Amino acid sequence: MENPEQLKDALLADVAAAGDLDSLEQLRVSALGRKGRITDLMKGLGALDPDERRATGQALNQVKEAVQSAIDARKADLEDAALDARLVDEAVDVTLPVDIGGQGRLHPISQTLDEVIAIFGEMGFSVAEGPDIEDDFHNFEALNIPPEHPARQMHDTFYLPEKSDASRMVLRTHTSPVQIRTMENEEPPIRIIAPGRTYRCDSDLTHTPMFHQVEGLVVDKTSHMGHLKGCLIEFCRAYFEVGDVPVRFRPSYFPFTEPSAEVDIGCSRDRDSIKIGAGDDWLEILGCGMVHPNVLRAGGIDPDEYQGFAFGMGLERIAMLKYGIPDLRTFFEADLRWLRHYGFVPMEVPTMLRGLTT
Ligand code: 2NM
Repeated sequence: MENPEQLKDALLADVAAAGDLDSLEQLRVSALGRKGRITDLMKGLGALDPDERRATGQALNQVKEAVQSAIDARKADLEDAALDARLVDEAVDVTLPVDIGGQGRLHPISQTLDEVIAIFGEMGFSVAEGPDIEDDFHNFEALNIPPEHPARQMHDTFYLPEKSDASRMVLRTHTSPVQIRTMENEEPPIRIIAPGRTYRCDSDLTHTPMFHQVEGLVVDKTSHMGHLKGCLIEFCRAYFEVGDVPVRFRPSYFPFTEPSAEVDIGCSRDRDSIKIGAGDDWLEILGCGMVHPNVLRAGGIDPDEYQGFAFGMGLERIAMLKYGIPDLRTFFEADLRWLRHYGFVPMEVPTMLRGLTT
């Protein structure tokens, strides 16, 4: 029988010489595997007489343990070396100058939304959001639009597949459901704007199946038409940056407000341009009104105790007017040349903390 001590020395020398993880694994199999050299010797123990068997068995167990721990240690070394080699190989010099390929642009919708949020933010409004997929109650019923109401046809609704109870969810046709959800979940006074995507099954030169709205809602004990007018006149002047822009409230109809009005601003038109703030023409900007008592009630608010006003406008439309963008559909084409032309350089946020140290 092979001498265990000699075998151990030979195997330990092989382990020390193994240059990579693959050859180390081959070595492990050939020594300790089912048909390995140490295993073979162990199998031969049965043929020895008892004293010899005990002594050789102990010796072989020591060989096995020594070889196994030498392999473990060598394996850890080789893995460390492999990691070190990778770290050197894949090192990135973070001090090299980089070409970031120029600066990106904010989409005019993002820019316009930022402006609208800032203006209403200064007037004390906060931003509310809700789901794009709505139930019939929040998109229609709670807004005083019952099933057979003609406004349902006007809305060109996208319907989702029927559910097991035969009801169908819709892609919201306006952001008004966000106002309903806010009334359901919060106590007055309420002062929110709800910007977001809205969907109508309509597509031509001046309509896209998805567009953006900003709606607003104010509810308090004494909110009245004067507050509505002051708030929206202030918005028009701030947004169009014309201090004395003429603003006109023209009676209109919406199912969810009574009375309802459309807001026009003064402008002048020549053959292919519109100038805002002067002249004898009018341009429609937004819709508004005093929230219908049925709508307050649907939102869980007592119309005998509270009243409110609401308004809504299309973001694409007010962006087109302010920034002279002639074609609605270009907003959705993701054309980088268009974005470079009409997009905005992100503004660096000034902060008083910049100069301070702690
Ligand atoms: C408009 C015009 C007038 C409106 C009403 C409500 C609600 F939920 F409070 F009743 N939200 N938005 C509203 C009113 C929207 O968009 C042209």
